[in-house]
Amino acid sequence: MAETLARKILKSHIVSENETDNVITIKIDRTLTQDATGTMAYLEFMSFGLDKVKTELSVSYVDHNTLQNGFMNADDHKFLQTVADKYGIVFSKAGNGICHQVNVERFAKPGTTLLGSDSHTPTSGAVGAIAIGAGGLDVACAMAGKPFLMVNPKIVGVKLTGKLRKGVAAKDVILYLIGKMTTKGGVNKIIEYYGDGVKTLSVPERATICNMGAEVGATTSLFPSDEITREFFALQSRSEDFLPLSADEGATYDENVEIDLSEIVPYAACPNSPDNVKPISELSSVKVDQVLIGSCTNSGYGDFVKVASILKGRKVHKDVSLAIAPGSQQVLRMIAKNGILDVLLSAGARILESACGPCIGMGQSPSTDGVSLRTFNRNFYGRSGTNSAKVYLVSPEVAALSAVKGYVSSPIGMDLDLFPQDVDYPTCENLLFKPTFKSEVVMGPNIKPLPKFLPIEKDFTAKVVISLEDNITTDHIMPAGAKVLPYRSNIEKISEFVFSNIDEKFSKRCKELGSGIIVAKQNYGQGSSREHAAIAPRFLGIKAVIASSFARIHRKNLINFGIIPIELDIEADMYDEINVKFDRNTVWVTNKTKNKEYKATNNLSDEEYELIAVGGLLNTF
Ligand code: MIC
Ligand code: SF4
Repeated sequence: MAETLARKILKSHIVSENETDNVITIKIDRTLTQDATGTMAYLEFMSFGLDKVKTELSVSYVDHNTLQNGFMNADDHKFLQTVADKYGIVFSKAGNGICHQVNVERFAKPGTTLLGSDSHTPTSGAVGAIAIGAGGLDVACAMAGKPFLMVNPKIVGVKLTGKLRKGVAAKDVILYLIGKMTTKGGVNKIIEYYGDGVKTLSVPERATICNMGAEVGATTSLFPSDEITREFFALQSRSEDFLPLSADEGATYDENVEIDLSEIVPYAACPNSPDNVKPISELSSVKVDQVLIGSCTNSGYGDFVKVASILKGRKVHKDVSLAIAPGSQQVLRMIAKNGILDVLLSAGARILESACGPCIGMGQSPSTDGVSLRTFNRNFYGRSGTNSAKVYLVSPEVAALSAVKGYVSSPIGMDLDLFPQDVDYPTCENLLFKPTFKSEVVMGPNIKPLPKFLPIEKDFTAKVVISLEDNITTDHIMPAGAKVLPYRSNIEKISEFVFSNIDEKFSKRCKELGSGIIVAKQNYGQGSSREHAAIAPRFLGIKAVIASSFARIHRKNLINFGIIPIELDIEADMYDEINVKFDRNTVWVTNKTKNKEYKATNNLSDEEYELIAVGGLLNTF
């Protein structure tokens, strides 16, 4: 039977299949972590008592917390470096770049499986890998050689035809698709691109598209590995990693989408959701205060070719602050070498470190009510560090032109290739370290031991501690940013910030009540893979989240830490008293305050039910 590429790679990695529960487990070849989720992942891995990782390759990146305000971040970096060296993990030091950008440049390999403790891990699908984002504990288990459990995904085939017009970018393609699919439309699906249009897109452009597949909640996204991929590997001096891969002729997909690239126009995702997509032409009256170019979505060399083509001979508008963060040291060196950096500086751009930076609220917060145009992938409420800011997600081309004009502007039709695209990438590996297995792990005082959790009872009563709407993001649940990120290795401290952007008293209320239930609507927990959005609520006594539906990674994180995710649409206000009873097949929920009863199928798989029964995955070791 003709197979899709995704199915072929999954099949070659399948370890077990449970058709009744519709779940599969797959072998994970490679892992990646970043510092903000990595410290927990490695504490978890160390608790297994192994002497080295069992994967063919594991890489630990430092890219999120590089502000080093206080000793905490630097201590985390030292911990990560010594753990990597001791347990056989490649270490990418702060300054080397954003994990996904560097991973595509130096490591991503066609046909392999990659599990990363970051939701944008699918970026590496650009070269035909199955690259999945997961919580730190799942990644720790993968490093210990355990297969990864997931819902057997549906494969969505996106047929690309035609060619992008001048001034239209890969970013516009994915914004268009997100607008169509919405932020919950991809849950438990893999998006596979195919068709004639594929060959018109470079690997970095494919990476942009795969990267933001995370915004529809997809398990992953991938492109075939073809001649364009071969050329990319050659420019990266790693031709030996190339392998041609594609779907079989006539393969059928579970769902079908067709995009004619020549019909795409420049788009923006408007505040405060990546699926609030509008054509740039409708936004020309929006005055801009800040423009940021960077993040794992759009910080490659090709992006800066476009940006510099627009900025050459022009000046940034006096009312706009333009800052750029090249995605990796490789990109920074390239633009420094061939004059692009000089063009950016002459136009008045501010240069930031090659790291996540403002994308995760580490600096560059906009002014009160400020309009910020970003080439990033998320514009969730509060994520920029300024709750009242209006963040728009755009292509580098739109960002650069708008920085010059002072208003949102469309670059359609502009000639944007004033600098060569095909350059030999400098393969600087001076910030990448192979393990020597010699280090002793160094743990600073802010790195606290993992908390221990008892199993929740199969019949319990607790109060609703917060009642929420649709599309609650992990940025709502467990904010990031410069104030909170330094506590990623300290659960007791970070738990004080749970829901703090929308409900300052949440953590105090939980402590007073001793236990609690969170109630929400559709797509609870969309966004990041941060398992802190599960561990910290568990630490505060949360026993269940009752929501109409859940985002994939967050649902798994809840289960991993012994919180039961109950899929049910219930009516409940704060302080309502709720009784929850469950067995393997059914969940009964009674709102005692409102005198209402509900019954639902317990849609945990056998493995997940076991985890809830023992109080989470860590209790199984
Ligand atoms: C994000 O983009 O939200 C992050 C920060 O990269 C997260 C990981 C984290 O919270 O550390 C993600 O996407 O998984
Ligand atoms: Fe970093 Fe932003 Fe990418 Fe997350 S989305 S990995 S914070 S650049």
